[in-house]
Amino acid sequence: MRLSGLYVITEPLLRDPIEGAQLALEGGARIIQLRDKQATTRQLVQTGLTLRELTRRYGAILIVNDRLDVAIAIEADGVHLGQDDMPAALARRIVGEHFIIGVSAETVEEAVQAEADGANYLGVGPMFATTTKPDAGAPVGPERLRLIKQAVSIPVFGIGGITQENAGAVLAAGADGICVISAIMGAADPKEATQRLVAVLAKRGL
Ligand code: TZP
Ligand code: MG
Repeated sequence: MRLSGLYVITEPLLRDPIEGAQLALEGGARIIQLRDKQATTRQLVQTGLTLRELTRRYGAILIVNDRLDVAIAIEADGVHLGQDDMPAALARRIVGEHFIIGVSAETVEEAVQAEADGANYLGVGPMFATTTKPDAGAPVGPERLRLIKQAVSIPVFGIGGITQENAGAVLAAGADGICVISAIMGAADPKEATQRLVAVLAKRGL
């Protein structure tokens, strides 16, 4: 299955991950990422197992951020690795072919390397200013995504500061999908916010 569309990431500081994921799935999200920078390993596994059940019920993909061990333990579909996490090539050696590995890339060089290392998709950003990830670099903008998209053949997701208003610009640059946290986890009505973003993507067949 080609990875595309709306990719929703949990953030416990904004909303309970299980409640947030449930609402996003009801709204039509097809990919959920468990991301919790504060949780203990035990908590991460517990939340992950519940999210595994939930995503299976909706036929959605479950990705775990940072932690390959947790991703394997809860039988997630994949793991998302940043530039400071386990190198994608090593992760690929551990998991074999049938496991999704996503990699964060800010530059064309990182993107090309990630593809060579066996990544299945890229998260490129931050597209726009974001307060959700305080250590994120300066916004790289949709034009960087366009350059990256031209340089690789794996799906590319834009991430960082994406809203219903600016999602179109990211898609116009060639993104296969968008990743959001606050646009959904911080929304008063996450289900409705998801439906609106799904509609923006659907207009482009994503
Ligand atoms: N990686 C790059 S920007 C970002 C991550 C995890 C935060 C995205 O959150 P938001 O609220 O959608 O800007
Ligand atoms: Mg990481």
